[in-house]
Amino acid sequence: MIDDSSFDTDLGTGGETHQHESSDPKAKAAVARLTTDQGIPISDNQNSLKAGARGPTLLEDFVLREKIFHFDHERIPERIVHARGSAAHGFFEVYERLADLTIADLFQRPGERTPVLARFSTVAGGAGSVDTPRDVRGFAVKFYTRQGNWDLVGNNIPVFFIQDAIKFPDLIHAVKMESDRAFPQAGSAHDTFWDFASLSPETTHMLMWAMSDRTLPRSLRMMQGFGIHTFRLVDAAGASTFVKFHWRPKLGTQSTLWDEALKLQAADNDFHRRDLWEAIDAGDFPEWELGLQIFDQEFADSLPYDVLDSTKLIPEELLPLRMVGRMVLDRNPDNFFAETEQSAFCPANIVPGIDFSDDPLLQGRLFSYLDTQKSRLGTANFHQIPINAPKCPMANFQRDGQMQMQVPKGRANYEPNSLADHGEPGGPREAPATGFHTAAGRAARDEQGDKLRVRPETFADHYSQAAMFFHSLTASEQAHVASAFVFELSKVNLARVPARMVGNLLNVDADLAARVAAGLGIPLPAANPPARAPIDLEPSPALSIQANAVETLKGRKVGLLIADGSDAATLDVLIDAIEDAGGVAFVVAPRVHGVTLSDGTTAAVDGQLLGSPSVLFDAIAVLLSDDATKILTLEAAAVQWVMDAYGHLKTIGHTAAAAPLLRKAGAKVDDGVIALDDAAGFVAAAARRHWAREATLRTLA
Ligand code: HDD
Repeated sequence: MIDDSSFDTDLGTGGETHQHESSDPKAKAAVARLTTDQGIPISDNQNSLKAGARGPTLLEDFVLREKIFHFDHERIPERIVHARGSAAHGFFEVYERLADLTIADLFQRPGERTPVLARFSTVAGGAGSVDTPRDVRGFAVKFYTRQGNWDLVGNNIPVFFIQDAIKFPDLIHAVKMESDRAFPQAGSAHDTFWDFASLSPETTHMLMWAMSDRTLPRSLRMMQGFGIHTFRLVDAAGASTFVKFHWRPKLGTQSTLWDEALKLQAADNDFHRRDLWEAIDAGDFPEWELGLQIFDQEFADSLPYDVLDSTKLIPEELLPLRMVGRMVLDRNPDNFFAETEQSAFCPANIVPGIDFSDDPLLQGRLFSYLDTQKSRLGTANFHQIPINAPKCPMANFQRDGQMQMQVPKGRANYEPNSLADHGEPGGPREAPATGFHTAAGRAARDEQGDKLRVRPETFADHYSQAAMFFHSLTASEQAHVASAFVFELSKVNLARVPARMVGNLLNVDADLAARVAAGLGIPLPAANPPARAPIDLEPSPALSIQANAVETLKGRKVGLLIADGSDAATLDVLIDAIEDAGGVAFVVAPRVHGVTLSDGTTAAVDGQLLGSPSVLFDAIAVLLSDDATKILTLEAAAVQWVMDAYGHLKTIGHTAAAAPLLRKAGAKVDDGVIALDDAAGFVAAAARRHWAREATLRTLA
């Protein structure tokens, strides 16, 4: 890039079309000169070159041609999966030295910070799709370590749909929009997905997670992350231990309700992207802890499932997490395309001290990501794009290729060479002691033998952990799973598919299968014969979101509905209390300008009622006077505002005068419906949802 400061920054003497020029001489000097890609100053960026004022445009207009040419090529192919995503910069800080486990450089010096880029994504939808469909979320982190880039490319769910990478194209083809009609966008509720899923019992465990509230996150900042596969950590002696990676959000794990997620799609397409951006912009930096589950072969052998099978997890109750560091995201990208769209994650990027396992899903991924980047970014030199480049020195004998940015000097483009002996630069050399080594003994067990296209027998149990997950949920969470299956399968028009799916669910839980069959109105089929009979596994309470909810207003938003005549003092007290508790107060009114409060002052309003439905908030407060209540009780948007918050089990604070509006919205007094003269009580209650209310609103069948 050319540093414009070394050139003449005179903006020229142009005419009235130089709109960016300032009359202030200092500002004028600071503004860069508009040029073509070749650095040629442009005098007029408003009009193309024509033969006469109304005449034909001239082919010689290189300014016009270059501008349109570049515009025509602005888009690159979107990711085949995880196309819709948001990234942020930050750091990983290690708590303790992990030399007993690994030589990985980033884990050696307590307190040291390694720069990271994290990108969160939905899976099925295109780059322009909405943020809140029912979908798995990608959770990819690139660590720019001193020993090269380590990419931990995970999801917000600890297991995956399939066991072998050879099934990935089928899975993705089935879930994406159907290939003849190009719908539905960003959703699994359609024929081809459930056809594939019902024919693939290995998907059952992941389906339970996908139909649970895990796929409806409240915020990208409130999601767990998982590396999913078993990896290895390698110590100085070359000995390795197995490891599974977990990210735990400091704000707690929280989801929305299905009805809320649906309405969020209408209220704000960019709900998650905006939330992440605004939090970082406001200095409210999201944070996760990195936890490790570390185990050896003996432990792996003691489990009734295979640690190389990505459809299985290891319950925390059996193997607790060791928290080893934290990730803080503290900087938004300067440019979405350069730093998010062009970011290229590859699970094959690992550093000395970390190694793969022989998980066949992971092994297939090691090929796919490198390959996809060539297709997306157009060149084998994609690692030179700033967001993908390592922040440590990089040197090898790879040369040339499209978009080569490096200018290697000398003749050393091969190895071995003796050029250094002859006084010429010989280029980089191998680092036998410190370079990457495959863990000793990784191939020593049963990884040798005949060439076979088979699944190991130890991968054959597809139902026990699905049942374990279901039995670890609260009654309300279980009801959400059942409703989600009913909703999704009700969208399926292939007659035999819903029954086949229920036949699989019968191997998970008879009650769940019966609820889904009843919800669909189909007879209960016979169970499909399992490849291996399920066994009873202890529930893992750590898997429930509701049971482990963190009650806090931090990172949460409270909507305050005001109108002319709202009490100024109550509003002030509430805003202070919300902010003191770490929350964000957002004032909503029927109009954004000129709302007059009880003391005659004009209120600062953040959003207009129609554009700020209550699904955007974690709790609401209705601060209306008698007169305003009379008017707003006749306003559907205001009634809906309260009705949705009540239906989504949120805390509702209200002035006594606003009671008629609550009554009209069907809100009944409970723990979460609170008079606003108790601001502290309201703020405390606002930090949680009121699950007991749910049974009064839905059948939960
Ligand atoms: Fe994948 C992208 C996560 C299996 C092939 N994947 C991608 C991203 C995430 C994951 C988070 C987006 C990265 C970003 O933000 O740019 N994928 C997973 C997880 C998997 C998984 C957690 C199983 C445990 N993926 C998987 C398999 C294959 C792929 C088995 C192929 C055999 N994934 C891809 C890809 C993508 C991708 C086609 C699309 C865009 C990209 O890589 O950069 O190569």
